[in-house]
Amino acid sequence: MSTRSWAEPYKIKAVELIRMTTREQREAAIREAGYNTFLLRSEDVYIDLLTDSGVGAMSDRQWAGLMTGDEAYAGSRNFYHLRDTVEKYYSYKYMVPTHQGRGAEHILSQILISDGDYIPGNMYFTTTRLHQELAGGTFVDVIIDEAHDPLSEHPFKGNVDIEKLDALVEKVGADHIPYICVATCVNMAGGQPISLANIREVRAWCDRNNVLLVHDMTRVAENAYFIQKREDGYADKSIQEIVFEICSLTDVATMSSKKDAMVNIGGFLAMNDPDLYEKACGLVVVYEGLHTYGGMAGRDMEALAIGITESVDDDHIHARVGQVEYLGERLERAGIPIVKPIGGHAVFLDARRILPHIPQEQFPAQALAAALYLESGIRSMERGVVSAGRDKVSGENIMPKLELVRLTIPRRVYTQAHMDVTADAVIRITENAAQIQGLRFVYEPKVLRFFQATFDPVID
Ligand code: PLI
Repeated sequence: MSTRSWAEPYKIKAVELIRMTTREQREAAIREAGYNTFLLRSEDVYIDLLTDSGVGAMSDRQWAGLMTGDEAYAGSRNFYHLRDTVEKYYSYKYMVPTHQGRGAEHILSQILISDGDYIPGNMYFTTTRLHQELAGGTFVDVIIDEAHDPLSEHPFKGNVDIEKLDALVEKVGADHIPYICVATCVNMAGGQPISLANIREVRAWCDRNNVLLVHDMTRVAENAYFIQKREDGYADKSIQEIVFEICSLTDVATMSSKKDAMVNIGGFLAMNDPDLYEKACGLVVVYEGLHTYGGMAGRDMEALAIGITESVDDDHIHARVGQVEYLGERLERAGIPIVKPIGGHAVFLDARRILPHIPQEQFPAQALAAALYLESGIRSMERGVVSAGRDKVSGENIMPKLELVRLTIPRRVYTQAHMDVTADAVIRITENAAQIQGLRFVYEPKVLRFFQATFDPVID
């Protein structure tokens, strides 16, 4: 194992200026945003830890790649470069580009899911589950129980519980399970990895039950980092080798390239089965664009091909996750309740334990995210009951065990000093946590409510 520090394997060539705000300005901004950090203007944000999606810093090579964009409607040179890169690093033979990850989820769900089907997965992701439901399916959580416990130190909290899969087959029959969706570095669990041993078990289960294995590979390189660090037999394997091995065990992949692959926009649906590819080509032309550009410009496909190559570099990924761990360890040393182990793309604050006086019906994580912004200008994201939404049958709020605020670190964007400012701000607000009030809905959208909902403080 390398003893080198996580220091960044790059130097800074261009900077984007950001602005500090006063408390009065932030008070007005968060009120106007209805206490929803998604509705803040980016100009009013000092350090933006809302997401790691589409906000990474591209390299000089990626920017140079933009200039080589071939914007032909059909058969762009950059498409072939991207297709070959996907096969070389991720193993999948066929690929249709999409505008981002949910474009791929949409097409896949429409092709594979019929009314009344069940789709198991290692915890839900918001857009993934919605597309499954829109296609007539029902998501079933088959992640191990430890994933729902923020204190469990299980090294692979993204693992699938095979007994839960067997129980589902027993209940609904394998014929009603078109595929299982396995995410690498499970976002909603706190950026927690799945082990290769577990992926192999899932593969065997899929073969026994004639069920496809779909890979949400949005953060596969970060997952590979944890396998290299924690799984027996992988310490001497490169990130590139581990990523390839993970992908080779799966049949289909949906990718949001805005994360691991460090582009501002883009995604794809990839597979090995020519029949599935033919069906995907049939739908991509309806919803995204011709099969050789899908939802992407030629220049963006070029930047993506280069970004994929950079994303599997060992030094890159060690620095990337190292920075997240640096922030997490600082918070841990200060006694702040966070999800353990520290995840790959973010540090997750445990809002239940930070704000024990706020019941889950009053959205503690949403309130904590708003309070952090007010204190410091740092933007984070709620990942709790607001994100979980309502049960599609009963209409009741789904009450997840994890009520979290995500401090998501964009790739190659912020410095160690920014991490220190963030840790100091979190420590300050937790010291005054008793003053933070719960929230109630003012406006609740019907779908993916966390994006556009507005709230008011609950005044006792
Ligand atoms: O935001 P998209 O449409 O490019 O990708 C959707 C998506 C799919 N799977 C996973 C695991 C994601 O994390 C994901 C998007 N995540 C966002 C936007 C995030 O802030 O985490």
